[in-house]
Order: sequence, then structure tokens, then C-alpha cells
Amino acid sequence: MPYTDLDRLAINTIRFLSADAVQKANSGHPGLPMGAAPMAYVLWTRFLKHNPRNPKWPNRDRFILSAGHGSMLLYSLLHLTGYDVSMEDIQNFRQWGSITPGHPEYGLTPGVETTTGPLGQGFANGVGMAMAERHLAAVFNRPGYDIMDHFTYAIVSDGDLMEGISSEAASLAGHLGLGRLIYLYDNNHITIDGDTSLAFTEDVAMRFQAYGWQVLEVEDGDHDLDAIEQAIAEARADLSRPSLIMVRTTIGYGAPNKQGTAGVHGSPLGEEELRLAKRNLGWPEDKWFYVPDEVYAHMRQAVERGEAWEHEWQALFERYAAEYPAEAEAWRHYWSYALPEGWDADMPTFAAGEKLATRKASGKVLDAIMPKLGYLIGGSADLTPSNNTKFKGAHIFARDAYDGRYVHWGIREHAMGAAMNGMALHGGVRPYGGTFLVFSDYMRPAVRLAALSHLPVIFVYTHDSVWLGEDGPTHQPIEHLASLRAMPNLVVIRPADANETVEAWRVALAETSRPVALALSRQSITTLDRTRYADAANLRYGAYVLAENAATPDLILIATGSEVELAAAAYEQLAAEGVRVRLVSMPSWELFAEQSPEYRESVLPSAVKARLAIEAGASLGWERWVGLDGDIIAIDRFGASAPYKVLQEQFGFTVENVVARAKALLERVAG
Ligand SMILES: Cc1ncc(C[n+]2csc(CCOP(=O)(O)OP(=O)(O)O)c2C)c(N)n1
Ligand SMILES: [Mg+2]
Repeated sequence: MPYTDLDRLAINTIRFLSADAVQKANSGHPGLPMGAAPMAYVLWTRFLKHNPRNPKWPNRDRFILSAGHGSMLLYSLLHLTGYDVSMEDIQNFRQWGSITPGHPEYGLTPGVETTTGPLGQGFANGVGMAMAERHLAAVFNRPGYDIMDHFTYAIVSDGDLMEGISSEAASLAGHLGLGRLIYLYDNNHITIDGDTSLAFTEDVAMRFQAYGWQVLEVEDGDHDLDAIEQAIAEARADLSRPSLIMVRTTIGYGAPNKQGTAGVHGSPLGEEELRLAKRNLGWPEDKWFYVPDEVYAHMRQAVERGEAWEHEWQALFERYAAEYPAEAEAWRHYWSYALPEGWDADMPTFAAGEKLATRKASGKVLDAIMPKLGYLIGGSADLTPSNNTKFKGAHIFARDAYDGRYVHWGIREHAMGAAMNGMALHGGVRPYGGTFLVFSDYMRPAVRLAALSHLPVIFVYTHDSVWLGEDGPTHQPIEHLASLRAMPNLVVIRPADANETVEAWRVALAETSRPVALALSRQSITTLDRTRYADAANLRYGAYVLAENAATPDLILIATGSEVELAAAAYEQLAAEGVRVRLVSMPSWELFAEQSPEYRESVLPSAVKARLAIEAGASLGWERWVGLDGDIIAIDRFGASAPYKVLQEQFGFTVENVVARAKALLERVAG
């Protein structure tokens, strides 16, 4: 279909809706929406298969605005194509309580597929979405029934391509041959500091070709709608490689004095320049938030088209369900993340006294649950034998085996984190992935977005303390538990032994709207005797009394993870010496903080001031649980390369020291 004046009118509508909203808010980014409006328009009106009336339709095409600062572009598109984003919402851009925040937020605005703003994240989210799509296609499609076959599109910017995460993610996408991944690069040569010649002069096309991508170019992305359309069609035709379409554009297109400059990136045009831009593009100068009726009529065809597409898919799915009832049942199970009857029938229990690292116990849990929970996909950033993330009988996810459920992410923690987020955003699969706790730093921005976006991703962090030993301080986490605990909406669990590890996985799998980080030991831990100590199932409360020798103790020992074993030995000695003492295992601060005040008081009675916390990491934050009268045995320095028993001696993690510190504390509190 040739492009007409109506198409150009619609593109200008997108431009000025966006620029007007930014002007009214007196903050925001007009440049990207004005420059990228043509490519977005062609994609959304000629290719994107979506249903504005049901943003959750499983087989919809995914669209990501990776350069989230251009959020008004997305809100304009959502409004015009009939999503539940009203003109009032557009006019409330960036205001308190609106569904049109400064950067797109998943879960807040219908049709927003992912939270973007930190550049590069959306790029890698899309790779995860495309992996999820290919996996579900491989598992569920049958001859004549392509119930999963959508595309994943994104608009990416200079900043997205400069960020390291996009290199990790692009390399992986090329390796995996994700042909249904199509990125439009808003190649406008401008970032905040000025022209990209300041800091970004590589040959982007050669770079992506080297990654195994198909690279296409559109010379005049401001005007040449046919070329944009042709490039997208070409990208779609190559199903064996991801595609990057480099679209040369002018940032802030239409603003006569500011277009093509950094000045239009992140500030309102100003009333005068906005008026001039409207005049320049033949737009009514004094109309604000103007949408010509014919543009609404034209763009809102998306609603009818979308309903028809979904209808067609529903009919296909019904026929599929009739022919393949077991598969249809499994499909529903995958999308529900449910834990069906008997899912934990093979869950291991570990015998008292058995010496086992919690990472190894975690591996055994995975052996038991992976056959039952088909939607789980595991992986590791090249630490598979260390993270114990690979389960018995795992097949590898690969370009010729997308049905594989184990991903070798390569040494790409950041992209792994963001791509796992993409999988969770996609739905139908639920990811977990491993690395060392110390390298959680390498993926922290993705963990943060998982938390912010309520994504039930499971981060498996092994080698969770200085006790990993000889690898030394570069590999030994110190501040990591504290910094992860500081993150809102992330549940951190550091199980004390093998049986608590089983419970930690139960909790993680039951969480469906927030991420969980498991901190697991490298070294062996003696499995607690649960006939002497309370049941490991209490882990779900975050903290619980393992043992006590008096109803009203004078002293409470609180420990997490591998330090519970040490605390238990100290407890036994103190109890033998007649100290009225209680031993508390505290695998998760967050879970404990969520318990009723009564429960928390029952575990940590406020009357007991002598509280000693023991954890092999930074002390920061433990005051919250031990109070200002308490004491903390922690490690507030970088570690050292040595056998871990030596490190335990050196850092005071011995029974003698714990007992001595406990007694000193008792004396101080009594005095
Ligand atoms: C990780 C990260 N670092 C820095 C920023 C701040 N920032 C927002 S946009 C931008 C760069 C803008 O350049 P580009 O991506 O080309 O967008 P354009 O100016 O073309 O709209 C920067 C540095 C960010 N959003 N994310
Ligand atoms: Mg740019």
C-alpha cells in the first residue's frame, strides 16, 4: 500500500502529541519521539501484530522501546492505537499517580512490555523474549499449529548500542540465530553530550555483522517510509539471523532551530520553538494535543485488526487443544507458573550430619523439580559446575535445539540478568540463572529492574562468602548481601543447610511477583539434626528459633547460612555452661520483616538486649536486628586468599571467639 498524506498526518500527530506532553510537563525528551516517529509508525501500522484490547495475548508481537527516555513516543502510540491510555493520561505525563511516568514502567501502563530507561536493558530484554518465544514454539508447535510464532521488535538508540550489555546480548542473539528478533536503530548521531563523533565512532554495521546479525540500512528515516517498510520486510524474511535496521534520522525532526542537536534530546522545545516546529510541518500552531479525527479513525483500526488476529489465534488454539489435549494442558500450566499436585514428590530430604554445600543441595532440588515444572529454564554464566544449576538430563538450549531447558549464557552476567527478565516478561517460561555472589554486581542493574518490575526471576548466587577461600578477595563477596538486602522488592535467602535450601526453593517457586536471590555456600555444611533443632520449614518465616534452653533467654545468637553451624556449636557450649541462650536462624530479612509483630516479638523479644549476629559479610544493617546494645561478628574488610579454615580463624569465626564475644556482650548488657 503506498503511503499517503494521511500517513504523514498520523506521523506528525505522534510527533506533536509527544512534544506537547513534554512541553506541558515542562520536562521530558521530545527529540527521540520526533525523530523516530516514522519508523515507529510504519512498524506499528504495517507489521506489529498486537491487540490493544488484550495486551496479554500470548502470541502478540513484542515491542520494546529500549531507549526509554523516548517514552512519549510509546504513550502516543498506545493512545492512538486504542490501548487503555487516555488523552488525560497523555496530558498527565510525568505527574504523580499517572500511568505515563518519565520512563516506561512495566505493569503500570497497558501495552508497556518492559521497564526501560537504563540504556541497554531493553536491548537484552528483547533477546530473552525472543529466546522464550523460540523455546515455546519448539515445545508446543505442531504441524499446522504454529501457536507461538511472534516477532520481537525494539527501537534502540546510540546509548543502547554503546552500553556493554548490548554487546553481550547481541553476541548471544547472533550465536543463537534468533531470526525473529528485529531491532530498529534510531541512528541520529546525537547523545546528551553532543555528536556521537565525541565517543562512538566504530562501524556499527560491521560490528553487528560480526555478531552474526543481518544488518540493513535506511538512508532517510525522516521521510522514506517505503524504505523503512522494505527493510522491516527483509528483516522478517530472514528467520535464521537477528536483524539490525540502521535508520538514519534527525533527532527532534521538525524543530527548525533545534533539530539535529543535543539540545532537543532531553528538554522541552520551549513554546516558541514548538510553535515554529508546528508551522514548519504544517500543523495548526495554536492547537495542543491535537489529534485529527481521521488520524484516530485510521490508527484505531488497530483495535479491530487486533481482535481479529487474536480471534484467529484462539480458534487455532481450540483446534490444537482438541487434537493435542495434553499439550494444551501443559501450555496452560506453563503460562500459570502453578505448582501442581505432586510437584514436590521427589524433593530430597537430607540426613542429619550429612556434609553438603548448599549449592549442591540446590542442585539436588533442581534434579527433583525440573521434570515436574516444565516452564522452568535454567542456566549459568559459565559457572555451571560451580553453581550446580544444571539438572539431571538437561538438554542445552541451542540454535538447533530451542526446546533445551538449560542455557549456557557464556560469561555475560549482565545480559543474562536482563534476558532472564525478558523471559519472565514474555511469560510461559520462568528463568533461574547462576553466577558467583560477588558477580551479582555485574548484573545488578538487571536485578534492580526485576525487582522494580515485579518479575519472578530466581538468581542463584553461589560462593556466598569469604569462605570460598583460596580464590581470594576478588572473588569473595563482602558487601553483597547488604547491598542486595537494600534493594526494595527483592527477597534474599541464605539457607543454613541442605534442608533449608529445599525450603528456600519452595519459597522462591511460590513467589510469582518478585525476584528471589539465593545465596549458597561453596563449602560443605553439616546438615542440622532437626530432631534437636526446629523444622527447616520455618525458613518461610524468614527467621525462627532453632533451639533454646530457657523460655526467657538472656542472650540470642542470630546467624545466617553457613554461620548457623558455627552459632549452633557456640550455643551448645554456652548452654552447657548454664547461659540462658536462644539460637535463631535468619535466612531472610525480608521474609522476617513481613511477619506479624507478634511473631517477630516471639523470635526476637524486645526485652532481650544481648543479641549477637554472626554473618560472614559486611555488618551494615545488622543493627536493625541486634539493636544498639547488640554485637555483630562480621567482616568489614576485603577478604584474603587462603584456605577457608585459616580465614575463619583469622576473621574470628570460631566457636571460641563467638563464645567470648557472647559472654562479653552479656556482661556489657548486664552492667
Ligand atoms: C545506563 C544509562 N546511563 C545513562 C543514562 C542517561 N541518558 C539518558 S539518554 C542518554 C543518551 C542519549 O543518547 P541516545 O541514546 O542516542 O538517545 P537520543 O539522544 O538520540 O534520544 C543518556 C546518557 C541512562 N538513561 N542510562
Ligand atoms: Mg542518539
